[in-house]
Amino acid sequence: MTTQDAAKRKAAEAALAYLEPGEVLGVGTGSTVNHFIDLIAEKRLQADIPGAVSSSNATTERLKKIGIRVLDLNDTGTLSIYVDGADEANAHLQLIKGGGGALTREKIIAAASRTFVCIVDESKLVGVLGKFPLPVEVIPMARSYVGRQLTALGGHPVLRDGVTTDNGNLILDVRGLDIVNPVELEARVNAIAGVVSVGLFAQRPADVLIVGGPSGTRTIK
Ligand code: ABF
Repeated sequence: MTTQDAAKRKAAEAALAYLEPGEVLGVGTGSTVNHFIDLIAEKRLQADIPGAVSSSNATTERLKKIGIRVLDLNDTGTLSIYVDGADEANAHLQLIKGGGGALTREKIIAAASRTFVCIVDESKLVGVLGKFPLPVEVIPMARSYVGRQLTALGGHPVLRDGVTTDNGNLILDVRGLDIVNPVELEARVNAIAGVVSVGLFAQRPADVLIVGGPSGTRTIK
């Protein structure tokens, strides 16, 4: 296990403390979340979790494999806890997400959850968001139009090759953005016709950020 992977696992383990027995859980996507799911099984916590709402087909498969029922958000209503990773996080718990391609469902479940617990290794912490290319999910017919609008915003959009999201859409990864006002940029990108969602979690940031590192974890709220 690499140092970064060990740090991800430490953050995932600390997130177990936020589980509320008897409550349906929201579960995100990515390798840090995979540690979280694996730890639920290792510590035999499945009985505490009546079901989960999943942000991707990949997470759905992993949850089913450890015997957790995957439920439809339309049937569960508001969730108490959502646990997910991120590609970048700033000191205000604003995030860039979507490196794993599941940004739209992640954003929906985060919005529908009372507490969003984000688990990262310390390499994800940045002063200003934007070094990681900003994922934007777009309706296929609007790819070029949205690309031109993103260029006008100062970005360099690149089509994510060979990727169709679980919702049947495309992803543009936007390089070269210096995101000094994440809330404002999120609103501007959301307003572009053809954009399904943008991987900026700023209007609805994380509520708790657990950061794993070589000597343990720290929690930012
Ligand atoms: C997911 O967490 C994605 O939004 C993001 O890409 C991923 C982070 O990946 P990892 O945990 O594998 O570093 O929610």
